[in-house]
Amino acid sequence: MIEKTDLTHEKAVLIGIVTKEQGQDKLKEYLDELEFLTYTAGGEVIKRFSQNMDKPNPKTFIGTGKMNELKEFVDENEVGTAIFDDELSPAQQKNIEKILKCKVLDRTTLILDIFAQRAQTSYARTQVELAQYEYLLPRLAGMWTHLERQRGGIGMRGPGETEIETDRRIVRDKISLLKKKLETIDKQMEVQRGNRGQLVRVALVGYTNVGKSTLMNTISKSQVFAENKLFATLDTTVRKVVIRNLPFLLTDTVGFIRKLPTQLVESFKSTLDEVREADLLLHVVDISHPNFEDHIESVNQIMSEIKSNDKPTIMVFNKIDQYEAEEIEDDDLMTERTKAHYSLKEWKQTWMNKMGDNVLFISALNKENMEDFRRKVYEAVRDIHVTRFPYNSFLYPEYDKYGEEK
Ligand SMILES: Nc1nc2c(ncn2[C@@H]2O[C@H](COP(=O)(O)OP(=O)(O)OP(=O)(O)O)[C@@H](O)[C@H]2O)c(=O)[nH]1
Ligand SMILES: [Mg+2]
Repeated sequence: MIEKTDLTHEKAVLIGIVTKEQGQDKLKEYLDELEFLTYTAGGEVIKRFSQNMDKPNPKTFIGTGKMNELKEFVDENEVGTAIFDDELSPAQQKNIEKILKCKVLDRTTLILDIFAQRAQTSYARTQVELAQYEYLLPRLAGMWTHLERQRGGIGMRGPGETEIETDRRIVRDKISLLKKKLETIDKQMEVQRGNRGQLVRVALVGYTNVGKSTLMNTISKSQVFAENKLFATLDTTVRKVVIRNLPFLLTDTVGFIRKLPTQLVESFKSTLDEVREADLLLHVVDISHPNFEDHIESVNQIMSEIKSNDKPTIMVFNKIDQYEAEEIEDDDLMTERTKAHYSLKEWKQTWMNKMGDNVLFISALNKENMEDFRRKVYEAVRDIHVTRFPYNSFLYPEYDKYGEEK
């Protein structure tokens, strides 16, 4: 297993840029999320730095002046880690480490790190390890310089191409080994999935931390790990659930996030097979999160990446107990009414206009509107079941199991 960056109780600073495409508000939103990621990894954010620029500096990401300011702060406050919101090129990372003399991470490495900490089963660990090596491969040259510095640096010449090449070969070998290992597990899992028979398969999908596992626990009485940190779930859990007389399989799996490292989507392809093979998706949304519409967008994007965007889907807006609309005072004539002021009822109307009837508003934690939830899911599963088994005696008591009228 590749080493994990231990951020436990470590002081961290965050760095992001404001560009034409990414305004001040967007950046704040991204940094809020990056701060949550840092907290999930065990670190503590003590300051944020941002800079307006047309495009990132190719050498150091931010400009020289900002970098000096950052360095001064890092030195004075014994900051252990500087975390950049965007992916750094190998060269940028190397240069910045040289200047700051502390750990330098970007969003991708941070996410990979959390995945490494949270992977429980050998399957999840193998997938994370594969993603880490794929991320590492183009960055090997930079790593060597890093080692060099640890050894003191004085009198050490930079490593020759051959050393880097040897290293690349080792990593490439490791990558193909891990891929083979995953293939073997995939085959076993495929067999397992095949053994599950013909039951209708329903998958919970959604952004991370929206309450998928909580919902799974509420309806299946199983105990799946749920926690107020990002990526509580990395593995896939499948439970048989029965609503009224209708059994089906429910899958809970890894949550998504914006700018999810492509390496991760790639190596989690097998975990995502559960989603790809599902008959019905329950897209769970945390409606109490100010950016929930962006979250929906990101999830939809990943769904189309894994070619699952045209499956029947029910939108499940969760955490209604926590939803608070912004208020406008009666005498306030200046503030323009925006979506932030919508009531739950207005949101419901908006989404019903988009999705028809396939919209639910619930609280998985407080078990609010769970009857609605059960009814809607029952109906959707039944519709799929009926097309698959037109003569199922168990749903249609007037037919026997051969489809003959009794
Ligand atoms: N207020 C409120 N909190 C909820 C509700 N549902 C879940 N939560 C909380 O939200 C947090 C995340 O819940 P999880 O069930 O772990 O979310 P998840 O979608 O499985 O997250 P990942 O596994 O990280 O993708 C936990 O602290 C839950 O207690 C809800 O209906 N209302
Ligand atoms: Mg979960």
